[in-house]
This record gives sequence, C-alpha cells and structure tokens, in this order.
Amino acid sequence: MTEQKDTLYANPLAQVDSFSFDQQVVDVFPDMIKRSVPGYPTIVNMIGSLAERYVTASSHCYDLGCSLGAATLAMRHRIQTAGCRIIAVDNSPAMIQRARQVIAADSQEEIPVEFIEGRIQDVAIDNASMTVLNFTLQFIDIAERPTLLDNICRGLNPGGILIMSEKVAFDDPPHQELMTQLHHNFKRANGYSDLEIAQKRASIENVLVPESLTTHRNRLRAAGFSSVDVWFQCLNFASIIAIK
Ligand code: GEK
Repeated sequence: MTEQKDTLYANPLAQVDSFSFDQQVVDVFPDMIKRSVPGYPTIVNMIGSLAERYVTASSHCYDLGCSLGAATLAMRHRIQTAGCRIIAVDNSPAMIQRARQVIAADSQEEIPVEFIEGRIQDVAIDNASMTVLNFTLQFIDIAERPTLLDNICRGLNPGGILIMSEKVAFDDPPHQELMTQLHHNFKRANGYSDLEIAQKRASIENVLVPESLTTHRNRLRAAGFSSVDVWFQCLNFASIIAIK
C-alpha cells in the first residue's frame, strides 16, 4: 500500500474543525504519526520485542485503539508461543476497514487477528498476557480512564503487561513550554510548516488531553499493577511498562 503524505493542514482553513479519525486521516495516517510523534517507530518496534518476551501460550493480546494495526503487526511478527490470538479494537470505521486490509496483506498468518469496531471502554478483556494502549488513552474522557485501566488490569494474567504510550503534560510551566517548542521543532524538521503546526494544534485541542507521568503512574498503581515504569521518553512523548 502506498503511503500518502499528510497535507491536511497545509492550506489556511476558514474554520479548523475538531480532529477526528475519518477517511482523510486514515489515508495519511502512517506518514502523520511518524512525522508528529518522536520515537513512534522505536516504540512500535519495542512492542514487538516485548511481545517476544511476555506473550504466553494460548493467551490473548489486545491492541486498543489499533488504528492501522502497527502494534498488532509488531506483536504478530514476534510472538514466540502457540495458540495466541490478537484482538484489535478501534471505534473509527475507516481505521478498522483499512486495518483489515493491512492484516489481510500480512504474510504472517499463523496468529489470528480479530477486529472489533467499537469503544475500548466497552471491550471485555480476558486471559491477556499483553495489552497495548499506544497513544490511545489520551483520547479517552479523563473520567473514563480509571475504569478502563481497572478493566485492563483485571483482564491480564499474573505477570502480564500493559504497554501504554502517551503524549504527556508537565506540572512546571517553563518545562511544558520548552517541551512544546522542541516538539514543534521536531515537526518543522519533518517538513511541517508553522501553519500546519498551528492548525493541527487547534484541531487537536480538547480532543487529545495529556496528563502528567505522575498522574499516569498513580492511576496504574491504583488499578492494581505491581510494577509501573517509564521505558521510553522523548520530549513530551513517553511509554510506560506496567506489569500485573
Ligand atoms: C498505533 N495505536 O499506530 N475506542 C476505540 N478507539 C478509539 C477511541 C475509543 N474510545 N478513541 C480513540 N480511538 C496506534 C495509534 S491513534 C494515536 C493510535 C494518534 C482510536 C482512534 O480512532 C485512533 O485510531 C486511535 O485511537 C489513536 O500504534 O493518532 O495520536
């Protein structure tokens, strides 16, 4: 499948609508996420490495907010044990439709992938050895986050892991400002103009709601995870491993 360049915000818009995961976004998504999220390819690759280590025989793996299935593919290609199944969930019909095509074109066919088009808050999680929330929790209403993480922890087998990547916020305003500016520099270096950066920022405001690493750690502990640590961070993007 050819990768289209993200130019969604390249021209001045009379009105910047709230960001949504529609067909336009799906068409440019791989390019958009790579040029916008520092460390995204590293994180996806490491999800594969963690699958190799943590996924146990005959268990379930969940990719919650799967988009086009990057984390699903990373797990599928590295799982070493038999009898596993990956459940990939997204509430964007356009994303799920394209993700099905991506998986249909994948040569690794031994591990079945089940797609669910729906809200991750409504998915029953059971017999899980690995669950991934790769830049998805940030789109969930803050009030619904604790219940979702409780549900994820309950559905994991003992020793199972959650990989949770998020854009994060900082309590110290000067540090927040510095991280924001460096992130914008990252986007500029990847070819986004100041107009694109400003319009995207306006569209994502109130749709993507970042929280601090302290808030994430406390919530994961409260959900029942026994070990919670950051394993990756670049600027205001971080990934946590939480072990049950
Ligand atoms: C990757 N994990 O490439 N229920 C289900 N899906 C949701 C919900 C919800 N309530 N809210 C948002 N989504 C992927 C990248 S993108 C991150 C994840 C980003 C979905 C939404 O439709 C989108 O596909 C995904 O979460 C977030 O590893 O765009 O920054």
